[in-house]
Amino acid sequence: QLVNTFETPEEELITFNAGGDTPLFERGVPTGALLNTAVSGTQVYGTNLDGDHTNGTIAYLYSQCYNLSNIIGPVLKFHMAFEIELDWDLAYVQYTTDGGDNWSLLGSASDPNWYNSSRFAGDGIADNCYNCVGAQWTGTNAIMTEYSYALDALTNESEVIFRIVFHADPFVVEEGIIVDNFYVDGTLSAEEFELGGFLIYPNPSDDIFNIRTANAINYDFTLTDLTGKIVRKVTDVNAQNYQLDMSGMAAGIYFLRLESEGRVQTKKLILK
Ligand SMILES: [Ca+2]
Ligand SMILES: [Ca+2]
Ligand SMILES: [Ca+2]
Repeated sequence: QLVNTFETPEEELITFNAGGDTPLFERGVPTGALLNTAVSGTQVYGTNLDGDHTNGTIAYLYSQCYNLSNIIGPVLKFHMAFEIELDWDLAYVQYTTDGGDNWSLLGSASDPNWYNSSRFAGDGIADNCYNCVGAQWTGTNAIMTEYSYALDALTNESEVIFRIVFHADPFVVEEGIIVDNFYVDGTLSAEEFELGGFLIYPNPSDDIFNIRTANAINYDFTLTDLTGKIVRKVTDVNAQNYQLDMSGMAAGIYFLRLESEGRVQTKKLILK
């Protein structure tokens, strides 16, 4: 599976803050006092690359959309290092299977190689953790560490998007988190592999969707809106990386139907 090394603009993901101010997550070289290492190359995603995060912020880093039904034994993996105000600020992972309408917490604190805290708001253990969700990372681990989560419960899902949530309370800032080499590990099933293994990212997107194929193949595609109307048709694409520019089109859900040598695959695109 394609690893997001975050080294190039093609690997940019969607970032934003609840409230809509400048996203805390940014891609680049981390230069914090504690958080300053990449696993691949030089670049990562971080909650402010060169210093402390901001107070009172909920920041999101969205993954691309994954078709887990085509992956045998999918495991979500990424490297992360963090300096998070213990039991006051936190980070965790959510997922959606319905294009972002509903988000669920991914995993629990008892899962191996995953969260380090099971505190929840109002658990009576101490007078803190007001934002805790019952399964999260909090405290400090400044060494880039690979976290992994077996996605056994989601293997029938064809459109899964993950997001890393970073939640800072109104007081005391630290360096936050840095993330590198984000991907879903596993083996592509034969059918998907023969079709070429299309990957579309970012998805959702504001304008550009990159269509990447694992193999050098020619394909056609049609783009339809929710009513089934064809809004774009392109034949004989032979680029392994094709940029579908949807700027100026109405926000919403579209279906991208890819066809190559008689094989067809349809992907849902979310234009923000
Ligand atoms: Ca990197
Ligand atoms: Ca704080
Ligand atoms: Ca930082």
